[in-house]
Amino acid sequence: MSEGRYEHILLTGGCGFIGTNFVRFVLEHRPSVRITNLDALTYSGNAESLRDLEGEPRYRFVHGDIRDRALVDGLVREVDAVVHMAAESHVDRSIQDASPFVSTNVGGTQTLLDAVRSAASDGHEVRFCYVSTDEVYGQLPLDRPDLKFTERTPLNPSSPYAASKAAGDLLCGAYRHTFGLDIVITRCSNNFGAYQFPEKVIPLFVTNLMEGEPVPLYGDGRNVRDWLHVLDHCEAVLTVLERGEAGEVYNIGGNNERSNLELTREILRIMGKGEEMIRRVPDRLGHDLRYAIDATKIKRELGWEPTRSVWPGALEETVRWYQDHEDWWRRVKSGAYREYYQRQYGNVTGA
Ligand code: NAD
Ligand code: TDX
Repeated sequence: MSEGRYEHILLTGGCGFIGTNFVRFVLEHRPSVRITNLDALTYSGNAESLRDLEGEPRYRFVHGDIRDRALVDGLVREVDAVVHMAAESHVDRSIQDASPFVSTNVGGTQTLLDAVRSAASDGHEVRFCYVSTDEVYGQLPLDRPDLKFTERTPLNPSSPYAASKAAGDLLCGAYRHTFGLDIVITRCSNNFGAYQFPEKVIPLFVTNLMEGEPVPLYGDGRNVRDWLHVLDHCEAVLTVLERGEAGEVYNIGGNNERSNLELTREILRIMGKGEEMIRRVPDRLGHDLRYAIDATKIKRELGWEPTRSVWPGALEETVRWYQDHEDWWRRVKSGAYREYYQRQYGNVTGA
């Protein structure tokens, strides 16, 4: 990738799955760029994942909440770009309780946008990249493989999680239209790779199998997701940040649709386990049938396409990462990872 045009990025949610990968990706591929990572360390934020970067002069961690206006006002004025990834991100949790989703994904996004607006009115222009999701489009039918989400597909979110992300997405559009802020939006499909919290299907299934536990497959397993390697996502977000046109939305996908049953069988094969390890469990409420991304715009306009999402190799490599990092996921599953940041940064916030 070519060298970027921003010097200092404020990343929100950098201790989560995608954020951890994004920090590493930017430090590696942009040797002169600095990153400030603002993260509240909720249950899914793991400061241990970036522990090896302590002392790295181009990286700074700030323990704080995106809803803290005074804090984000100060931080936004130190940087020339914001990549906003902090969120409550798990659909099943949003079905249990939507409140933290609305509070962080809508209220937190609004707080950040207001900080960017305030800085701009004082002459400090900051580019704002909102990391949205394909789930804002709702679901596609299973029997129409010709249909995919384009950037013009109407937003029609199904879950409380997706609705809260869509609300943040719409706020970005409104702040662009009303205040002329420099905003770009990405909408990405399902990510897989290292450092994913083991409540999401791939790390949950892999780590269950490593523990000798069955894998809980929802419903009939026919639901389809488009799987993208997290580093492809990081590269795409950086591409949009640096070269996307203000006010535009860019879909990001892996051209890699699999049913959950296919995915499960592939994981079982890679790990040398049999189908008896599949436990059929009741379906997720409102379970979206299929997501599929048409990512021709980002390819045509910005020249980005995925290179790391090819199966089965990319999935095998991801399974191997969890096999090689048993200590990491065992500390996450047991909750022990929290001790580290409680010692380092004080009380835990969030759920
Ligand atoms: P994650 O749950 O692993 O990480 C979220 C991070 O945000 C955590 O570190 C958490 O501590 C932090 N956070 C939560 N609330 C906060 C708050 N109020 N203030 C500051 N920090 C807070 O999520 P992820 O899978 O890495 O997803 C990152 C972003 O990418 C989300 O916005 C999500 O909607 C989007 N996205 C994810 C996927 C995917 O497949 N994982 C796909 C498309 C888009
Ligand atoms: O135990 C499970 N069993 C199961 O069958 C879990 C956790 C999931 N599933 C199914 C549900 C989905 O069809 O697997 C599929 C993937 O589920 P998740 O990993 O929970 O992801 P999903 O709901 O598709 O949402 C993800 O992709 C889009 C991320 O969590 C979102 O943050 C992102 O926006």
